[in-house]
Amino acid sequence: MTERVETPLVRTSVDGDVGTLTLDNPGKRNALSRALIDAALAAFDAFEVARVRAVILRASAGVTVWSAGHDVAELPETGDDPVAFNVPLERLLRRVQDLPAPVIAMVEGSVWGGACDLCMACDVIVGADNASFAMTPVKLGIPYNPSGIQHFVSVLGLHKVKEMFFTAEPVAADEALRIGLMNHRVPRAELEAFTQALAARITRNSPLAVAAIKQELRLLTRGTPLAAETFEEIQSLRRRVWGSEDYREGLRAFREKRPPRFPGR
Ligand code: YXS
Repeated sequence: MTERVETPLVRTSVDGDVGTLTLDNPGKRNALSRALIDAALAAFDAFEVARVRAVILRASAGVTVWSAGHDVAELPETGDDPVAFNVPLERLLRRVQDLPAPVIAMVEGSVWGGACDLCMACDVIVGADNASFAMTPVKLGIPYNPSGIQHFVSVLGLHKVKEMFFTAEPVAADEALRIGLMNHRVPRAELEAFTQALAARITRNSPLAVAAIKQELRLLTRGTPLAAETFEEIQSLRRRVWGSEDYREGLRAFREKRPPRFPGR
């Protein structure tokens, strides 16, 4: 029996042991606003109560944009860390990683910025032919945070991580599959059936063992323990950037729908 819940920004359903969360704000290209993230967090809580054994995170069928990333209108003006530990996006990324059930990102269309990090925080990524992934902080003058960078370093080679972050250019499905960003590349017409079959295969295994191994992998891939001084050094170099004219210009350019002209100060 499928239980469905519709809210203005996300749709959820639980069908047997599989929960599905559908991003559903096409007018804003599923931008990850505080409201959408709060709805998603509530859905993950409901999935945990329902003891689902796998979760599919998707957008509505046929989208050309899976998610445009963090809601830029909600990024702080200069002076605050845009991707601080306790902002909604970071709470969502940790919720995905700490949910006992594996989360499968089912991707069609383009994925941007914080949504790209959201996919990297998921356990498995299944993408359609038109899936692409772009990591965009440098387009806004944002010094991305260490935990987010770690999500990429844990999966991809360092040169590819640097190219993604330094160019902010989309990685298309073929390359995403080749470099291991995506687990499977599937024709769009088969995407839903393929992903549901994968989820079903996971749900047939011991949920306790699956959850334990997911948590072990989370702890093992958290990154080498940072010395306190190293963390402080990272924060001091990041603070200079999120307080910079570059960041202010990045936000202005986005609002004015024009290419940024970064002064480099
Ligand atoms: O003008 P209206 O009201 O119709 O709204 C437009 C866009 O303003 C809105 N929208 C967004 N609103 C808030 N935050 C966003 N990230 C965002 N993206 C889009 O959605 C309506 C339709 O947008 P439009 O006309 O551009 O759609 P399109 O189909 O022509 O183009 C789709 C995109 C995704 C290619 C385009 O919207 C785009 O380039 N969006 C920004 C992608 C991006 O750079 N995202 C990174 C956000 S910052 C972030 O995630 C992290 C903090 S970080 O930067 O560190 O990675």
